[in-house]
Amino acid sequence: MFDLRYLATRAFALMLIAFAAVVFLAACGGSDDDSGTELNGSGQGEPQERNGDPGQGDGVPGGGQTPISETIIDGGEMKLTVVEGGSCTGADCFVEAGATFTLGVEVVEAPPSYVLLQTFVDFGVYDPEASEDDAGDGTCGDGIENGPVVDGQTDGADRADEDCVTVALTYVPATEAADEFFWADLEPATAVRALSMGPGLVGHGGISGLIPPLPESTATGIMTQLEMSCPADAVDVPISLLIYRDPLASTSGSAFVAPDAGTKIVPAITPITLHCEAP
Ligand SMILES: [Ca+2]
Ligand SMILES: [Ca+2]
Ligand SMILES: [Ca+2]
Repeated sequence: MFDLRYLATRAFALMLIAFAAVVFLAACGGSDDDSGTELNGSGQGEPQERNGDPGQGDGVPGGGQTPISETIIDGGEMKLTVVEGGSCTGADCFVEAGATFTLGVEVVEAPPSYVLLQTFVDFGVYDPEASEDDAGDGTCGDGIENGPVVDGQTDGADRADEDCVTVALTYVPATEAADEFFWADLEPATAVRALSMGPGLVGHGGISGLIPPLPESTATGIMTQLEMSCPADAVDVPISLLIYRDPLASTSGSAFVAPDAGTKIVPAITPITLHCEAP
């Protein structure tokens, strides 16, 4: 499969891996360590031990370079919130139907030190029982592309195809990724944004500097802000933060990266329900 989501994932992952290669090789001279952990398939589950696969199948740019050892640990906490135009009480947020608002991703608790930050928001409602590309009920959940492949490209499979996802909220992307990414220690030139991984999916990432050793951050607060609006009619919309190695977000998922570049720190997250309420 070779679709937009794949390409976006790839671009994001390559950014991370390229960065990791620079820092890791500079710091460690390319030594390696086979141990690591991998998240299970649910995206919300407990980490599981996994051994002997430091590359994790993502490949290394340029082939033949030393694979980067990856260790995935839990740490820190991120949450979704409404920064402007509404309010939140626990996991419930409230905005008037038809109104604009700013959705925020807040780092509530940071790990002891990090040099890369990624956030990944999912505000689409996926229906695996729907019909993808008029192929029949359930083809949104059959694991394959049901439409034509033209020049190696498709309109996305399953969750990445707009046929399979309801997006009730309107997101208006800012011109530049850095305009939506407010990490205090961000090097703005490194800010990247993934907009084409699928309907209702948007990821942000960046690192704290251009040349190792990178500045170490302990920053907390609102990191990502998305300008959005509710539809004219009342609706409840679940919104999630997808974490690193989530099946959908893959290596673009929400995470911190420690100064060693190989340690991915996956935050605790809590989904919210955004209530677009009749005035
Ligand atoms: Ca389609
Ligand atoms: Ca399908
Ligand atoms: Ca399709």
